[in-house]
Amino acid sequence: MTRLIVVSNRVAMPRDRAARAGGLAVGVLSALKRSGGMWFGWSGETSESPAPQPKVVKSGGITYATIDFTADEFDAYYNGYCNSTLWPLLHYRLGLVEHSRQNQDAYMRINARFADHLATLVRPGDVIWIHDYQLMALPGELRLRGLRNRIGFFLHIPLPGPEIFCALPAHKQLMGSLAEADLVGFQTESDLRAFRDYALYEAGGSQRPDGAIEMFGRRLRAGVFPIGIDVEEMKALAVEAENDEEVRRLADSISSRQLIIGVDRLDYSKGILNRIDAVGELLTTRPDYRNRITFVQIAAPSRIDVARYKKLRREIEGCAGRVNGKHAEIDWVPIRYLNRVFPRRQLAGFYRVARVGLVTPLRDGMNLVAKEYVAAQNPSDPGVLVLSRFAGAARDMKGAIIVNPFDQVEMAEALDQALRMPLPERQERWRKLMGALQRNDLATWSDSFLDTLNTSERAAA
Ligand code: ADQ
Repeated sequence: MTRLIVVSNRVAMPRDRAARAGGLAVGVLSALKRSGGMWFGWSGETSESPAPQPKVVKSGGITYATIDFTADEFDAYYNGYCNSTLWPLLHYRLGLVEHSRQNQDAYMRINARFADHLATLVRPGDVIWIHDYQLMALPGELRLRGLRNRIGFFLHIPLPGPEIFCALPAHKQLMGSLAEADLVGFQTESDLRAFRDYALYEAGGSQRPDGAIEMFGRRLRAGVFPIGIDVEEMKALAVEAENDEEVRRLADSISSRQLIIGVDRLDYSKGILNRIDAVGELLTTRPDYRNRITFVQIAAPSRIDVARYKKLRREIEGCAGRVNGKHAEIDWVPIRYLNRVFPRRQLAGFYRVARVGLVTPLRDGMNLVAKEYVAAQNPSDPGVLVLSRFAGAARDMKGAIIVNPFDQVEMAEALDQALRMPLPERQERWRKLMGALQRNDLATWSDSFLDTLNTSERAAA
């Protein structure tokens, strides 16, 4: 059997529960558990003098190989290029993009270092699966070191069209590197279209009748592989959590009111400010909801050293404070804002108690919270998902109320519709949503990506 080598920026070690909670980590682990193999990437640590060799740990049939960065490298590569340049650009936020040659160089250096280490670990016949925007230069670096293994690359976040992507000074380097993969996977058709447009209209490439793309003298496959969740796990967690102390506390404190919930990493792509304003709009235009609803927004701290994220945190505090100041009553506040991480089981319990799941990113590759919310519902009394059209998840979650997160009035109307929705309609929409989740779960995602990678034709154009 071929060995699978997964490469991602951060490796979630066996006891690191926080790092293992995200979608990427859960998906990668389930693939590795089934096939065995190695997970290679950053340890999550910085040190003054990183060890010259990766640290290797074996656990549960999986080999974990990790490297450290220095604090300066980490800052320029991760806080700088990854999260102040690529992240805003790939989320269509040109106005937030910082351009720094130093940071770009650090990104290229770190990608090259990943390749140096991998070259010593990879055996002929291993299949390499690279994840996400932190490692776009890696396929090219691996080929430069003579590796001929099958290489797959999956982008978890959106890809904008060439009109936006080409604002990146290194656009050609990064796309040239992706072209060295055998398969490049995206969350949605729109991301795939952006990639194809780059190949055809920017790189002067072409598309073959079988769908393969040719650019920069290479031929590769590109496809759509929407990530899903482990539906059964989330269902089971939500049932278990009914007895959880924190979940009980939440349910008791809500009492006969209706709960609206938002759960996100604290990130400007998630539309948290727009969402808080929409709750304010609902209370302004339909004052009969006063004292009848509670909106709980849970935001996990994220990228706390990046200036834009610090600013966002203050903005959210200000925005929630304003709405509360305007609408609260002596014995009720409309918005509870919690800036922290919760264990998955408690989150599942919170989702189940909430009548409305409010998931309104301004742009999101997929958004797993939308899927988790649906899977956690009680089938006999399910809540309603209000979902942004700009989340990749909106493509196959037709049972949700789909909204434009930039339109406050429409969002307030959607909230009103969700809060008033009769049980039969809630059940019908939920069944539809669950059907889609089950047809396309986490295992389907990794299996279909790896099957396509393993059967892709391998030839230079
Ligand atoms: P993220 O931007 O991190 O992922 P998302 O898909 O919503 O976004 O996943 C977040 C995960 O973190 C979920 O599993 C959620 O339960 C968990 N989480 C969020 N807030 C939490 C909190 N306060 N406490 C504990 N856990 C919390 C990127 C892309 C997405 C894409 C995924 C997977 O941006 O679009 O869906 O990768 O491909």
